[in-house]
Amino acid sequence: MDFNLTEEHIMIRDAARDFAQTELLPGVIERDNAQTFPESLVRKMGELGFLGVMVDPKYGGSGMDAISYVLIMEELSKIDASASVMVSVNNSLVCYGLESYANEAQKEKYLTKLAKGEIIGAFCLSEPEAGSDATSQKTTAIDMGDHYLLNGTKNWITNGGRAGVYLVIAQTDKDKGHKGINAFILEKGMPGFDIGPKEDKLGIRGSDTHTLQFNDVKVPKENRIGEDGFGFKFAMKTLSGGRIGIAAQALGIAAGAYELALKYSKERKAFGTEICNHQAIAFKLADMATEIEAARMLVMKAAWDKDQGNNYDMSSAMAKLYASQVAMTHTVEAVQIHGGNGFVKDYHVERLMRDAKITQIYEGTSEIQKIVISRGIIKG
Ligand code: COS
Repeated sequence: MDFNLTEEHIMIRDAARDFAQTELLPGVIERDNAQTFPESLVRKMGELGFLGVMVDPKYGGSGMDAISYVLIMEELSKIDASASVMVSVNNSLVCYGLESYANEAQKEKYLTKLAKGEIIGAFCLSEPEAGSDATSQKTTAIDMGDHYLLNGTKNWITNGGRAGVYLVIAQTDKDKGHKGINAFILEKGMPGFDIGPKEDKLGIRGSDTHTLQFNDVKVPKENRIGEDGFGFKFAMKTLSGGRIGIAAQALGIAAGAYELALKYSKERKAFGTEICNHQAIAFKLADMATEIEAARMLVMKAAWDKDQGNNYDMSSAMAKLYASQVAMTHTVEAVQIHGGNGFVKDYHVERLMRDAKITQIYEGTSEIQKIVISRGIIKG
């Protein structure tokens, strides 16, 4: 067992850290307030290879491993979780989904542009009545011979407004249950495909979240991913990898809040000494450091499983469950350590606390992760 990062891993981690400090930190509060994220920063992340980290270079990707991916995700998330969710969705859900399961023509048409960040992707599974209960898709895709006709609504779609390519899960044959579900590649601008207003959110406010509406959208047959009925498994397999990305995001949010709290506690004085010298604060820092390190081990283990070709359904679920819990608990503690300043936007920790909450909800709630883990351990 070797806990050391390779030189390459250290280089990519430092590049992500540098980008986060120099490009993401300036303006992060303003972007959170205004609920925006400029196209110029998306382009820069594309140029650095952050939008197609694990994609084969022959499709325009960086050809790196999952360990590199989680290192990038952690560093970006320490500063701006709105940026990192865009990176996570494009990498783990869209690029990975296409590289693993799309045919060659689909990869050539879509994957290369997505991996380079020339266009951004969105993954569309959740519906008003099908978030956790993902087999209950109400969006229909009726087989019309040479095309499918899509009707329905998708909710809380990350990159919903700015994406160029959308992977959409829909029910083709209700009688077949999950075996009647398909996944399709849609392009922005297809007639009948409407994008609703941007959601006004508690956290990750710079990210672009929308409801999507499909009204008789004609989707060519060649845009279906995989065999007829493969859509649910496609979604599940893709989400397993997505959970590694979100676990790394949660880890980064927790680590970012911890670093700020540690620094603040060494500067702020109360009762004649820096507050880190008070056991009440020192013990909070000890708990934070320990639990964040434990979360990092789970995140790394899940990424390592993926790199080794091991099944990572359970390890990704465990990493996401634990890291998101650590993020929520310790961002609250970071605000507490900052006292009144923690409640003020200039100190960043209140934003990290708001950003942490979504990591317990999207790409499978904590309760869903417990279903995946408990089924896994019982099955053996
Ligand atoms: N990889 C491959 N196949 C999988 C899988 C995985 N990780 N998980 C489930 N499947 C397969 C099962 O093997 C089963 O196929 P067979 O009938 O051929 O054996 C099929 O999918 C249905 O699985 P299951 O019966 O377990 O489905 P459930 O309805 O009980 O749901 C959960 C399983 C709860 C795990 C699933 O619905 C889920 O992950 N929900 C959360 C979805 C989510 O993350 N939503 C957030 C939206 S994205 S922001």
